[in-house]
Amino acid sequence: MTASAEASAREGSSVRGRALADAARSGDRRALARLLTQIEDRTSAAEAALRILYPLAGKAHLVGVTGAPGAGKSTLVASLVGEARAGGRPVAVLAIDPSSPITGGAILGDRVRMQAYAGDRDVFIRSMASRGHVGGLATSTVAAAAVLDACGFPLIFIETVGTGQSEVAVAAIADTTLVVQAPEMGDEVQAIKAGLLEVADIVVVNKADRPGADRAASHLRAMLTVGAQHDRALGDRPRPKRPDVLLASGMAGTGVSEILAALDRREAKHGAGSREQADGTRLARAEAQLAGILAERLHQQLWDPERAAATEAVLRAVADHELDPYAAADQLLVSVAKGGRDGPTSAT
Ligand SMILES: Nc1nc2c(ncn2[C@@H]2O[C@H](COP(=O)(O)OP(=O)(O)OP(=O)(O)O)[C@@H](O)[C@H]2O)c(=O)[nH]1
Ligand SMILES: [Mg+2]
Repeated sequence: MTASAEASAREGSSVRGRALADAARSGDRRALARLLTQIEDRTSAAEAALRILYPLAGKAHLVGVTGAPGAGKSTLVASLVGEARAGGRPVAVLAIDPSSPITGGAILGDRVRMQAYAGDRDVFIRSMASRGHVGGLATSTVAAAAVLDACGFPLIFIETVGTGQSEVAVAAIADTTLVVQAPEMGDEVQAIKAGLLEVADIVVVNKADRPGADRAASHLRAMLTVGAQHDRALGDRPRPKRPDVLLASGMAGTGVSEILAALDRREAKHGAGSREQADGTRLARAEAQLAGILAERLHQQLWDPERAAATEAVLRAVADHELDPYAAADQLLVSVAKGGRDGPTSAT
């Protein structure tokens, strides 16, 4: 493409992005869906749309829903959506889909569950796939949440699909993290091992219709109390979160309104305008998002056709142990900063 053809293509996609943003914001759900596809594909139209929408976002409560595979997250989210709708609130769900063939079935099952809301324009459900982008899933998920936020969804659930990749990571992009656990023996141990309890703001012992749920909840509470006593010994050092433990059954619908109430209390305390903890969360989210974008931009530059050969030569030097990877990274950074196209420089 010539430089002028490139410029006019850029201008075209920027116009398209702005039109999509305007339409989505005025309530056009198909435009919103198309815009989220652009976000997922990291197009320049998406960047143009975000330039408009990002300043309008920052009001919604982003709730991460995570937990081991099969804990009942999707069923619970479906019930939470029902509860929010019963209260007249618009609600959106982003399902993080690491695009593994194994979880295809789970997403399909979720679609069936969500059929109940098919005709309701105030429910918006979408799965986000990473499609192998360098920046990872955080970047497009945070951008998608900002778009939904700007389009008037005050409550957004970000649900992980249990594969272990995104379970803890979701906490970095959510305002509030719900960790869902089944009452089965050993589930707590798994959650501890996976570091899930450390990121939880609220732990839901789900499937409370099954035996053992009460015991599992008491056990968890006891464990967290011991943790709190241990924290006091930490003195002034930052202490881990002490989550509330709630019992629910996503399937039977019990305990669901209590979860929504707990979410609202947190939102009232930390959300919209109030500081400190919320600030920390927002900074962490901005950091996760920027890290993804920076990695992506750097990747683009390094593999730009004009630079690819030089990048390849540096890679080769590392592979052949002629250059250590840290020195290689520094060289590449310097070369990108200078706009140069240098091959590897030997350290000697
Ligand atoms: N008894 C009981 N079973 C439930 C409950 N909620 C979900 N289940 C069942 O547990 C299984 C998993 O439910 P999902 O909602 O798909 O769980 P998930 O955590 O989203 O699973 P992944 O997306 O695969 O990680 C299904 O067979 C559900 O029918 C509940 O409250 N009680
Ligand atoms: Mg699920």
